[in-house]
Amino acid sequence: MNPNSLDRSIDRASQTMLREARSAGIETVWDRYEKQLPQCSFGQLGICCRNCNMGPCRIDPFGEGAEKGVCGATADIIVARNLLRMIAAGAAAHSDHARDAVLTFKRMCEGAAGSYNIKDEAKLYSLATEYGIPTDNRTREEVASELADSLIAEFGKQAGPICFTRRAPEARIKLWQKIGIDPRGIDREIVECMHRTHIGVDNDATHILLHGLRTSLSDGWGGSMIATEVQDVLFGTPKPVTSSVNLGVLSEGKVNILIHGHEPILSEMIVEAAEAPEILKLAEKMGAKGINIAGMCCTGNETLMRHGVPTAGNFLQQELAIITGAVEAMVVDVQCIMPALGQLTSCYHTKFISTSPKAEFPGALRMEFHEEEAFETAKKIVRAAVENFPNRNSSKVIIPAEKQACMVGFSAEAILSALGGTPEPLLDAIKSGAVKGIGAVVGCNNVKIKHNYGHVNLVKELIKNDVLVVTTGCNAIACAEAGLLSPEAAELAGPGLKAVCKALGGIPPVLHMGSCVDISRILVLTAVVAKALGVDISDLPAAGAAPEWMSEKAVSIGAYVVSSGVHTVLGTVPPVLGSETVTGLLTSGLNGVVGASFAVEPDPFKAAELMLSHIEAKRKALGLE
Ligand code: BF8
Repeated sequence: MNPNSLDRSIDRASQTMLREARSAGIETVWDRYEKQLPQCSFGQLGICCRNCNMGPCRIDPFGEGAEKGVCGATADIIVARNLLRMIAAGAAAHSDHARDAVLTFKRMCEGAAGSYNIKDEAKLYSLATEYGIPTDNRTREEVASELADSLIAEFGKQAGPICFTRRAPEARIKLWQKIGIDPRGIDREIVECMHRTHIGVDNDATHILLHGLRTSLSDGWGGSMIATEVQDVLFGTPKPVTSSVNLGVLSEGKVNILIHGHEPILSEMIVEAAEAPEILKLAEKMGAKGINIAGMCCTGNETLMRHGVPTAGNFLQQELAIITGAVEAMVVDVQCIMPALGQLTSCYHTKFISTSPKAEFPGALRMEFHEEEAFETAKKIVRAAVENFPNRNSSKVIIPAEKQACMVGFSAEAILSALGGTPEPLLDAIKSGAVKGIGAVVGCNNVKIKHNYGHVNLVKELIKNDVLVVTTGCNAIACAEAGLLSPEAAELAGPGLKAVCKALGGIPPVLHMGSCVDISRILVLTAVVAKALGVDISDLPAAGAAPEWMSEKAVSIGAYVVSSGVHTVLGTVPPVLGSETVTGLLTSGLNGVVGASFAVEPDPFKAAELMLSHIEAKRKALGLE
């Protein structure tokens, strides 16, 4: 096969680097994917089980061979158990991220993490009020410390409720309670997933899936929401800010440091350390014109929306950034970091620096990061990158020209403030039909879909049809690269949405709400809109999509978005087709349970049609034709 860079990505910067990779004989994720083809169809259908050592077992999808595993598990049981384990892993990833953020917050309160501070005092007090923590005649530190304890307690609760779930409309909470999926405690739900999927425990597909929904809710309205809120207290709640994205943000003359992963606990310190006068002096001594920090994936989203730090790309661009030959250090923490980076960076001068006690990578230089000496460690990391600048081989450097301006940082608070402090103008626009509805488009890249093709085309179709889009994660970066996060993109919107964007002072038709844990911001926004309209979230003219999803986190996200009442279209097929029962439940049965379900549609134009007709149907039901 002669791979064509145009088949792999719609993004021109990425195409340039893919051509460079091919001519240099460098392997990328696309090459490894092609070597995997054809992929195992038992795995694709979800009908292999490795949960005990009588197996591995697999079910014959054609009904000619084994119909059951050694223990008697059917395809329905195996598919449901495998899906539940994916949800558990995704919920665990988001929630463990949240745990680290809260523990840092607690250590800060105790004076043991001196590099951190409270940046959003108003949010601290509003969260304290939400938790019923007294604030009168108490110091800010006392309030913060009690709030930290209350947040930490959410992980180990046995009987619930998780406080932030009460932000949902009352009808939604009652529904969760009625069907037994109101989450009790974050860790409890995840542990129970692992218990239920052990051999010989939960063996009914519907029963297993309901626990999957409960676990996912402990992520969306629990772990992810806690991560978002605590990070806002520590680092500030995002407000609109302009910046730029794509591989062209790398600098020819400066030390380039890429921060990649998910936890702003690390990246915030790196951004600060790069401004330290002694480090800037060192950079000058090394012959550099300064230090250029650029983000990648969700860490990129975090620093982009809080500080306007440019972002170099999304998930499928992490290797391409290294191939520019211009990166002095790739600094990583957790999640979505390809283990392939070790071997790749060894072909260049790039230092691949791993920092999390939880995540080691082959070929990485380990510089473990602990909040007690956060700033000092960040300075050491930045210094290592600066000292690596003279090792750059300028004849090997290829930085694509593409660098797209964007406006980001639309937290729920920022959106409400753009609306004048109340959701009413948005409701009026929805009622009048100027804005037909809200599309939440999120999620990863996946080599099974041409890079950014699903994201960009789906979002363009939605805004063209007057659907206001909110975005997070790698979709947000794809949209930014395509120019959809700039106020000028309103020209691509339908007449109603275009007029609304202009009336609000020139906002983009696609609003960047942050990283993947920040999908919790989308939940908050939908709850605010539903409450203002006096309806449940499932009644809203809103739909979700993950056009290029691939991670287990995305499975948990999909489950909690649907459990919250938002119909969701997936662009890649989850490994469930081996069970008609599970597939039927996910694509239609859930409608009767939580008032929303999944659809699968890889073609972004058809996916947009599905979302638009769902939004139309909801408008009609609300009498908004
Ligand atoms: O949490 S969208 S590829 S970077 S999993 Fe990963 Fe997917 Fe990107 Fe952020 Ni989210």
